[in-house]
Formats: sequence, structure tokens, C-alpha cells
Amino acid sequence: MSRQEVLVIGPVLPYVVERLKERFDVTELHREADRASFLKSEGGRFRAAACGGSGIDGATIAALPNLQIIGSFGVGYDNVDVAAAAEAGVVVTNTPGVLDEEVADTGLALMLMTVRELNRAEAYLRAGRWPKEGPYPLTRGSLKDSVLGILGLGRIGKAVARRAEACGMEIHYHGRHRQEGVAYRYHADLKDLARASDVLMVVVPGGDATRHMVDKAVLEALGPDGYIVNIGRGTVVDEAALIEALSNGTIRGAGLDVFEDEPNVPEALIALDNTVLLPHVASASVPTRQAMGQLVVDNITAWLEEGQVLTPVPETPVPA
Ligand code: NAP
Ligand code: 8YV
Repeated sequence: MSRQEVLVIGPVLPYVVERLKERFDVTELHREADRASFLKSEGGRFRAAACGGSGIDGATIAALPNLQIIGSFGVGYDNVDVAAAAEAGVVVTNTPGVLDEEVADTGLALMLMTVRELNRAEAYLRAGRWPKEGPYPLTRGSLKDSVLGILGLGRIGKAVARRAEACGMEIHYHGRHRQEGVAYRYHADLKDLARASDVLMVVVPGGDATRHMVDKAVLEALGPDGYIVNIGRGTVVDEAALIEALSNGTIRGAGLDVFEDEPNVPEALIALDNTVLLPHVASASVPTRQAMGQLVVDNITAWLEEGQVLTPVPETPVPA
């Protein structure tokens, strides 16, 4: 019996391709010399596709007339045209849950580096300044007895909150809904959350609904003693307004794992010494990335072999 076919759209973790190849015939679209003509002549072969960081657009979905499932690598799927998928009756799956603790660890580390200036203190030591100039200056910020405002108290936001409580922080949050059974203080208005927070941590999804939610007014509400940490998506924060706020003392510092136009990070952000900048590494360990990859493979396998999906996103229907 011939094996079923899976199309991989754009580069993905090699682990995903290796595991898929154990059961399916896999074609990697980005390795085709002429993607457009390949899709035109061969697009009808595929019922399943897997995609990585570059996602999948509406034109590619339209070029795959028999597509039924897109297994997207990552919990965030703002890189997938879910409206086009829903319109075409294609279910999209993501990778929730398996990366929460890793990403929350990175969020906590980024917050500590930003507030306690640990990256700058290390650079001070490495530059040989300690013996010459004396101890690194005391940091004005401290986590203990401060307020962490979480924008997006979902799976990852809650894992961050648990860690921050252990550091002696009080937790407040904003989302579209007040959550039942959650003891943290809810703010229906994001500016109110920013005003109440010493650190504002962004953990909401990207996309049109959250674009530039953190704008000049929110940064002003956070204030001159405030810090922002973004482990959600770069598009949630107005980067130009952030650069201005960091430059003129509207806020004190920022720790960023995500950016508006990755992998391009504005020189102005790099030049500032009150920023800690990471290259989108919150989930980037071998065990966590493999667990994410395995969930992509498991969704595609469950669909092709049993007609089931494990982790569909809410916007797309599971085909009957
Ligand atoms: P989740 O469980 O779905 O939580 C998302 C939270 O955001 C929910 O509490 C939701 O609350 C809130 N939210 C959604 N849309 C909103 C809106 N328009 N306005 C205000 N709040 C909104 O998702 P998760 O698994 O925690 O992941 C969150 C995001 O983190 C992902 O989508 C991804 O973008 C990002 N992420 C980044 C990395 C990284 O490498 N840096 C790694 C993993 C994930 P309401 O429904 O009450 O609004
Ligand atoms: C990955 C992420 O870095 O899961 C997400 O939403 O942002 C990260 O875990 C990303 O998906 C890699 O493509």
C-alpha cells in the first residue's frame, strides 16, 4: 500500500521531518526549485501540511485543493492564515501546553535580568571594571514586594505568575475576560493594569486583535519606575513608541524576546543600555522543541490514520 503524503511548508525543526518520514512520504516545499509551479502541478496530492516559523499564507492554502489539516509548530499561530483555512474547511492545529514551563522560565529570567540588570553587571565584570571601579551600582528595581501585571493570563501567563509569586510579587492581570477561580486582581482596562504594575509582562497572542495594544499611553501609565517584558509577540508592542519611552525615561527598562520584524531588531533598541534583548528563544531547548515537534507529528498522524485531531485551534472547524 502506498504511503500517505505530507507537505512541509518552509523550514521546520529537522526532528519533525524525520518523525513524519517514518510513516509518510514527505515533500519539503522550500527545497523545490520553483514552488509556484510545483504547487500548481502537484498541490492536489496533499491532505496534510506541516509548517514552522514562516507559517502558511492564504495563496498556499488555496493551491492545495485537497488539504484537510495544517499542523503548525508553535502555540502562537498568527503566522497561519486561519481565516483562509477555515474558509477552505481545513483544520489548523498548534502546540499548546508542552512549552508552558520553558517559556515561563525564560519570562522569569528575562524579568530578573531586566529589573536586576544582571546582564549589565556581568558585562561590567567581564570588562574588568570591578577591581578598577568597585562594586556594580545597586539596582533601583527589585522583584520582592512589587507588582507583576500580566497581559494575557493564559497557560503561559499562569506559569509565569506561579514563579513570580515565589519571588514575592503580587500578581495582577488583564485579558478580555475576568477569570473564575483566579485570585489575582483583574483590570478590565490595560492602562489601569499598567498603572498598577512595576513590571508589565506581555503574554498575549499576536495578530490583528492585539496589534500595538501596548502603545504610548500604556507605556506612560507604566511610568518612570516601570519595566516591560515581552515574551508574547513583538506586534503587541508599538516598538517605535517603546524606543521613545526607553530613551526619554517614560519607563525604566525592557526585556524583549520577541520583535515586530524578526529577525531584524532595530539598532535603536540594541544601542540602549536599559534593554535586555533575546533572539526569540523562550521555548528554545531541545526537549521542549522536540515535544512541540512531536505534537505536530501526532496531530497529523491522528488525522491521517484515525480521523482525529488532538489540539485544533478554535477558529477552524474539525472536518467531519
Ligand atoms: P493562551 O493560553 O491561549 O493564553 C492567551 C491569553 O491571552 C488568554 O488569557 C487570553 O485571555 C488573552 N488574550 C487573548 N486575546 C486577547 C486580546 N485580544 N486582548 C487581551 N487579552 C487577550 O495562550 P498561551 O499558550 O499562554 O500562549 C500565549 C502566547 O504566547 C502565544 O499565542 C504566543 O504568541 C506567545 N508565545 C511566545 C513564545 C516565545 O517563544 N516567546 C513561546 C510560546 C508562546 P482572554 O481570553 O480573557 O482575553
Ligand atoms: C517558537 C513560539 O519559537 O510557540 C510559539 O508561539 O513563539 C515559540 O515557541 C516558534 O513557534 C518557533 O517557530
